[in-house]
Amino acid sequence: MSWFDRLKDGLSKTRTVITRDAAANWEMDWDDLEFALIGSDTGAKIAAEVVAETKKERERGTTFKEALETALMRQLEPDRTRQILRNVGFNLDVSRNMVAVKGKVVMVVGVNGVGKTTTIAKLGQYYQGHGKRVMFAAGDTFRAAATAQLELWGDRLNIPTITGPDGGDPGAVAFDGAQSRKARGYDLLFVDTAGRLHTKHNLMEELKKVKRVIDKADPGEPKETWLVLDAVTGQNGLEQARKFHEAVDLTGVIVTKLDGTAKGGILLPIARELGIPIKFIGVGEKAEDLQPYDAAAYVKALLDMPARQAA
Ligand SMILES: Nc1nc2c(ncn2[C@@H]2O[C@H](COP(=O)(O)OP(=O)(O)O)[C@@H](O)[C@H]2O)c(=O)[nH]1
Ligand SMILES: [Mg+2]
Repeated sequence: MSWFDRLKDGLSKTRTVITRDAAANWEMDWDDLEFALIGSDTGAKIAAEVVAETKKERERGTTFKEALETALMRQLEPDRTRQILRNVGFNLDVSRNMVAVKGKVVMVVGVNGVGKTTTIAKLGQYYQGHGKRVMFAAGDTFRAAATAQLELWGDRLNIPTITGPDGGDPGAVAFDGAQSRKARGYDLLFVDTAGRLHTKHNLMEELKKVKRVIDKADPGEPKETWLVLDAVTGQNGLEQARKFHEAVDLTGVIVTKLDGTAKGGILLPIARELGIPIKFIGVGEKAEDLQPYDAAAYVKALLDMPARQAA
């Protein structure tokens, strides 16, 4: 199954919510569309904007679906919209273009159970598949078995995994990991962290400390901090993102579990309101279910439109 087909499958719950009141040609009342968009967790303001844009496009004589596509793209990626719609030099096979990482160390953060550890495993496989030498650091020393979980992935993927004792200092593991990456000349280190609520001040302070420690272990290199958001949390994810961003300066967001929810519209406010690039999206538990995010692919998959390839 191609990534685009996986994405289409993964977004089916969201699509069902959006098209509940649509005719076969997707035509629907403006109120129904607005209500449906809100139901997919775009937020009221963005839903109203999308409806207004869709109306405007519709008046130009485009089909309902194409009008909606344009309106959604304007939210997700205003700069690229014109190019996408003309399909100029546009390639939906996102897997061919590797997602660039500026840093050599990527700390992965987020609340409990959002998919941090499995996402790190998938990222490891992804970057390894693109020729990068990858290491892991098992910085979740809090939850029993979290280290073993990452180590198991590391073994399977042949990715060296730096570990520390359960209940030990996560900063120490991150420090060892960053030093070890540097000494061994690996391209990328992913640092796992314990899940924490964005409202718990002391845990957010601990995260800041882990980040400082990584800087100290490898001062010359730029670092990144990626937040994993579970799509199922919908609008609440925005608040998580804001709080984590305040604490540790996020450089990327990964949205997981789009397959488990009708709240796939959450990507719109994430793109519009956070100003942090979405790097990957996940639509399942398998490694192939996490892929680079591409706004055009997301919209086409959501609206069940064919993925036209660039000439
Ligand atoms: N359906 C689905 N499940 C996912 C996705 N990403 C992660 N998971 C599952 O979410 C659960 C929690 O993942 P884990 O990595 O342990 O979360 P962590 O606590 O943030 O480290 C696991 O069962 C994963 O397989 C996804 O995109 N879709
Ligand atoms: Mg974990």
